[in-house]
Amino acid sequence: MIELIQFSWSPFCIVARRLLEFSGAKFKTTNIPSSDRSLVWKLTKEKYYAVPVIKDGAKVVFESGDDTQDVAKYLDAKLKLGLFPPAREGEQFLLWRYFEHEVEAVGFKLNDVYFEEFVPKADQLPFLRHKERKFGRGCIDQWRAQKKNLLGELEQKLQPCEQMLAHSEFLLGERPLFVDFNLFGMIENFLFSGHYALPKSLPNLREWHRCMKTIRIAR
Ligand SMILES: N[C@@H](CCC(=O)N[C@@H](CS)C(=O)NCC(=O)O)C(=O)O
Repeated sequence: MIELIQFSWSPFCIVARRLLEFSGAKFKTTNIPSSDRSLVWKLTKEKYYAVPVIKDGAKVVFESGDDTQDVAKYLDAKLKLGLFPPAREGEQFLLWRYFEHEVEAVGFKLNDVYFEEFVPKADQLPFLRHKERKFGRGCIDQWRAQKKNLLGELEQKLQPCEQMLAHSEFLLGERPLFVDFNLFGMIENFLFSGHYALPKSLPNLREWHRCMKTIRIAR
């Protein structure tokens, strides 16, 4: 059975998890503490410490680069999802980079403001230290203070998606492709704390999001 090694609020893990649910395949999730990567380190033969990682029998899959989609492409091929049609590869590449950089960069800050509510107590110190080493001392307090502006920024960054979804049910047409799942993961990370909703000014995106939550492949 396919195993997803994850922690539940990670935007990239949410993408992999939703793909697995979409496929209807049996899979199991193994949650690791964000502060202890020893399982991932061991599985990847000391090559990787991030999540998600997929273990499928003897095969272990993880990202080979910053903007790759090795995990999603492995699941797509294995589970025959058809989410990476060659004719749309260029467009999808441009979009997933925008989602994983521009959208994720604002969404995770808004979620992290509430980290004490979803990161287990024992992991809170390493979580905070990890963030502060990357973004500077007091970064989470700053994001908390900037919440209104960050929400405005996110709304603006999602505007092009709203525009696309005014003309088709999914981002690139009448069936979902990988980028729909990718954007879904970034948005679910933003929503993870339970303190936010998608802005009312993005009705098409809200409708798409409702659909992406439960959509299953038609076999
Ligand atoms: N581009 C990678 C990014 C994965 C990633 O950054 N994962 C985060 C969790 S959201 C992580 O484990 N980062 C390493 C760390 O926190 O030390 C992907 O799409 O999977």
